[in-house]
Amino acid sequence: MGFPQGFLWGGAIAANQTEGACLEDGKGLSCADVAHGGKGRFAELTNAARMREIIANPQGFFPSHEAIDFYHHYKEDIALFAQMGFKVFRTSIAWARIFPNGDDAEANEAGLRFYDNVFDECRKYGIEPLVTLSHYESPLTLTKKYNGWESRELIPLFERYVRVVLQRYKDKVRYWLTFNEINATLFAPFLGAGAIIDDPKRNKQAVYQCAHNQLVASALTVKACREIAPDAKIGNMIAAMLVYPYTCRPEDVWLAAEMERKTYFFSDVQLRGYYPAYMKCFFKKHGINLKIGTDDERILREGTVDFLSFSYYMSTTVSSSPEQAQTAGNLFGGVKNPYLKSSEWGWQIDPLGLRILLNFLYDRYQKPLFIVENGLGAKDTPTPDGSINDDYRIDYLREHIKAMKSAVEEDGVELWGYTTWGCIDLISASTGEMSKRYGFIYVDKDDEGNGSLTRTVKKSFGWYRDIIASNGEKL
Ligand code: BGP
Repeated sequence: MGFPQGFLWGGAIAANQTEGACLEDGKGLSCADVAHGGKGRFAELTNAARMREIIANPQGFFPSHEAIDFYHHYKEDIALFAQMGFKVFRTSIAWARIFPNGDDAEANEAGLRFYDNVFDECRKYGIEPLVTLSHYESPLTLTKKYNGWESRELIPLFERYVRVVLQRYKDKVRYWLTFNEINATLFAPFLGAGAIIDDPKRNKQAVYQCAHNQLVASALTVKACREIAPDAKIGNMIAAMLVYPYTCRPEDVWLAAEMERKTYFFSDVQLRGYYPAYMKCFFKKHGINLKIGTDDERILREGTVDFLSFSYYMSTTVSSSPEQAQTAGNLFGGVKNPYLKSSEWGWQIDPLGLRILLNFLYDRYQKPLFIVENGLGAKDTPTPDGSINDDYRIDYLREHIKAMKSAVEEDGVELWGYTTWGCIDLISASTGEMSKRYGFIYVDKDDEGNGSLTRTVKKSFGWYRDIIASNGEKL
């Protein structure tokens, strides 16, 4: 009973939200490096005209440029993760640290050495690195030259990058993920795919072309991994959407099913190896004519992943009636669910939803699952003595771990691990804020970039250490 022995407990971050050292040691700019801080960030990132302006004249505060300076603090930070007893640590490799422009003739040795150091440091403590190959950080040059993933040119460039890093780290990394939240490309094509697309909601041709090119690149990555590191495991990563109909009105139920397909078509392709029939109908209905290479179908068929990983923060509720009050969410919002509480950012908290989702995914694919993001973004206020009593975060995580435990113990779901998002405070992907904190470790820095970068453990730090030590029993 309980979690299996060897269950991979840990935490997750991404390069662009933590490393800083934006142009250090030869790194090039990535898409994330032209994303401003502030609540208007997501709207700006999805406004094509505005993004063209910013790229032509990058001015203002870009929080990724320093972030939490993990680049220079990684030893201290990994030592703290080790104190919590992490079995696994998820981070990403910034493509632009390895190939600063994405299409350079040679890989950047200094960038490669940095990740050698990070993975060696993890191994020193017996922590398995879990590495995302693309986490919202494609090289900006590729946006300027090709409009990012809208072009097939990126497929061989990505494959080359992936082959370099697989070769380099094959003895240090045993768990890999292809594209972070690959379904984000539909909602935020600049962040997800480095593509500037006018009116992405209408321009379905362009966003689905980006998605297709990434799916092919993901499958090629799986094939490269099997060839170069045959003992490693490689998974996909989706922002999992659990979509409830607001009422039992069939129109609401159907709308929820249609919304879910926007996510699960990605995992259908990545786990089954072909486009589901409903997507082919969707393409036809909307006049979408994808440029598909002659080998693409074979590549997709041969490049199915070993396991499915996903982020889960909240459930979403949809209504076919336009009068329902709206709420915010990860990638897309929905209507307010009257049975759920919300985070300070309007994300609706739903631990039982995690159990429902784990069952849904396991039934659908019958493949091992890995929760690689889950957590509560909240404002933390240090008390006068400097301690941070984040009971709200503990409550959120406890309830989600309980739900996860029920799915494993009572429903028989095969779950490999759990990495909480932002195990150390980092900059938010959707808002660029530091004040939307997820960590067990507080980083002294504010939304304007001021602060000493000092690390302080929060109350949740000791709580999570006990969870890991008891393999999820001491809840
Ligand atoms: C996911 C991303 C992460 C992360 C997280 C929390 O969508 O994969 O990069 O940031 O959401 O979102 P936010 O930072 O907007 O609170």
